[in-house]
Amino acid sequence: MTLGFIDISDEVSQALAEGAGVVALETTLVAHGFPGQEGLDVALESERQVRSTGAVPATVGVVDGRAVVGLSPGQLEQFTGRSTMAKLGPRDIASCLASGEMGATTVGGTLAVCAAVGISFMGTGGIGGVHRGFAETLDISADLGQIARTRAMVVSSGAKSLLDVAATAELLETLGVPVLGWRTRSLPRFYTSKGGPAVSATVDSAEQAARTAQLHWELAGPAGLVLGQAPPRDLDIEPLMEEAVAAVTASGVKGQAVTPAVLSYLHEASAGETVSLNKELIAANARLAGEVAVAYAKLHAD
Ligand code: PSU
Ligand code: MN
Repeated sequence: MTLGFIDISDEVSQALAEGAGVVALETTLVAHGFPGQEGLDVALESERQVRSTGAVPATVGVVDGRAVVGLSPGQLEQFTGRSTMAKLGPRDIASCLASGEMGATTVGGTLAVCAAVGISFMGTGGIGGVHRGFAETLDISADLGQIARTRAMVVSSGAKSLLDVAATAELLETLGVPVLGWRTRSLPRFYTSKGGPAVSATVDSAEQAARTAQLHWELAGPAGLVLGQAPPRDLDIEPLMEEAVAAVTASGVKGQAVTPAVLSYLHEASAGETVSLNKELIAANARLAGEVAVAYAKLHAD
């Protein structure tokens, strides 16, 4: 289906028309989050996990100036390991469409497209947030503002621990975003379930998560929620994380380039350990997003 500047795959448009569960997935982690081929493996595995729940995956990216919802495997390959490709936050999409180029959407960028087509669930690794040292740089991910104004639930392993996770949770509260813990009372910190700030509420089932989202949307309209799931295992890399953030800052990297630079520093310095866990947690979040999307579709079918 074609909607102005957006191409929606047949599978996704059919699912949307039927009110079936649909889960959006982003492409920034495919292009910038993983070395080489691994981004493609993660993307395809996430799609498989979503399908295993009965929901339909809708991976989003901009191809030749068109926003595509439901990229084909061939299109996904074009995003794989392309660290020089444009990284599209919410404010970057229109320029990319106008220039006819390709671009990988972040969580915020993906949500902006979700808002345009009516997708209410998304799975990712970790949301962007308030960076360490924000008082100096004011570097705060556009993910947060977009989550606040999009009628969608984002399932993640909390906020990436390269950030100031406590400050991120504070800002989410300020923005009125419910931060739900999946069977946990604290917001996971990406590579670890430990040491995070308190969540605003805990949910124990997909039905409860879906019902909470439904009520929040009835109450607040176009406003998002975060559902934080602990990573499948814990990796305590705090000293390495401090080293990575310091090295990237010292090298003069700024703005959108910070997150991918820190992730790739960690991937190398941990001899791939962070890569494996990063892959596992993204797949697990895609699956949970699928389960909640299906539970939400059932609420509506009743
Ligand atoms: N989660 C991952 N890997 C990533 C990201 C999230 O496991 O690469 C990306 C997401 O696209 C997120 C972005 O939206 O990092 C945040 O970037 P920034 O801090 O520049 O807003
Ligand atoms: Mn930033």
